Amino acid sequence: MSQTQNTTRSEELIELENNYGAHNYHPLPVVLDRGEGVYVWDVEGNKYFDFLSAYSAVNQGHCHPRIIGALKEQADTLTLTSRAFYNSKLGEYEKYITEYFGFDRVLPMNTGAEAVETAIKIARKWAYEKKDIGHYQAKIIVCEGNFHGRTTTIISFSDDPDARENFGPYTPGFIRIPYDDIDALREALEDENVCGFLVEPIQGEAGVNTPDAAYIKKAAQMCKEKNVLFIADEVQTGIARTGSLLAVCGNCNCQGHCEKQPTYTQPDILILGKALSGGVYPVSAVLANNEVMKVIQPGQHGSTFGGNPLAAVVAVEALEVIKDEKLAQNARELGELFRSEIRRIIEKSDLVSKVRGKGLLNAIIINDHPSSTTAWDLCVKLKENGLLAKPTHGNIIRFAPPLVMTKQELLECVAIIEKTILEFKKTV
Ligand code: IF1
Repeated sequence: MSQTQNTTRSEELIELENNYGAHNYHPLPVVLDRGEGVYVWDVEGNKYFDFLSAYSAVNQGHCHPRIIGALKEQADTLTLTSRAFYNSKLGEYEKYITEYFGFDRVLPMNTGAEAVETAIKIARKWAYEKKDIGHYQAKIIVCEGNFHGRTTTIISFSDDPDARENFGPYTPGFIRIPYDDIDALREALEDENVCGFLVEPIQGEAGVNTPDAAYIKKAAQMCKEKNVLFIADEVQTGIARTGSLLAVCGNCNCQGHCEKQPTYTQPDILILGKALSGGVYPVSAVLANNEVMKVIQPGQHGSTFGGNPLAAVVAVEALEVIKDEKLAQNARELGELFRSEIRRIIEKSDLVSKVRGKGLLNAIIINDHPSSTTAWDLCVKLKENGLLAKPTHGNIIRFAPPLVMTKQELLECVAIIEKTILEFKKTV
């Protein structure tokens, strides 16, 4: 489309989205055109550090050559068969991912929300067929501040007005308790009809809400004592993002199989997505052991694209990259450096009150009211200085770069963040 006078290509493209797209997002005013590793470029050719990583989907960096290579090779061969037939890549992928995470079986899906919905269906079916809960009385415990996706059932148990208002009637069968409150969980587990506890090991959308170090492990133990399925949603925290392969793992990427990490408690159901494909294709997965997964029999669940050969080869390569490039260790080391640098900056500025997070999933709390535009305005300034980030809720800015970042690149980003914070003038 030719450019009209005095408008940039970015403005033209933003106008197109405004005129022809649903207004279900409010993006930062930047139009991205290319990505490579930790960098993205806009249509005018301006280069940025990506400090959001597509909400932790490009942990391996944009357009990782190995993952793109796997995608291209398979795309030229066979992309989709449906599950009406077997395909030559799914079985190998299923063996690979179940051994990688230490489970008996995987149910392959596409988006994170689909995987969460799948976990809910499995937990409910397990309740009626294995725990002998009365028909359609099964309940799942969830947490205040949760974000598990945007389907009607998932927003039914959200407490975010934007996510749920005017989308009723809502799906019943959920109990919401305060996050990181082990007493509240203990009380909720007294309900005989409870079949599952669905929880994010760190609440991403709630503003990188990191619980007490013992919370997840204690919660998992309490669920085991009550014969309740512990369902870990690691769509955003998984795949090395928090400095270990899984956030429920603790502090290394051994998946708990080493003496250093006796704290690892395997979830009964593990939900993965986003970086499972390195951001090149929608791939999600639900992992569980036989006693749970076998409640699903032929014809009872699935999806057209779930388990397609393209997703299978992309996911294997994406997970190989995580292991080969030791991205969990890098996330852990750079995360510690990042938080210590931000704490140094906080000492010099009254704009930021706190930094929190684990590995390379972090957030800063801006010293202003959540309804202020300060966090947004700061992100616009960060963009002008060459770094892309976006507020989660109100006055919280999430910082989540690709895990392939080097120490040098991270320190360059810290310098941009420091400069922007120290020069920032609040709009009154
Ligand atoms: C949006 C948030 C992040 C997730 C967890 C499941 C899903 C997500 C823990 C669903 C998805 C995405 C959705 C995206 C923005 C982003 C997000 F801001 F919405 F909340 F990361 F924090 N479980 N999170 O974080 O996975 O169906 O999207 O593949 O909807 O705006 P999905």
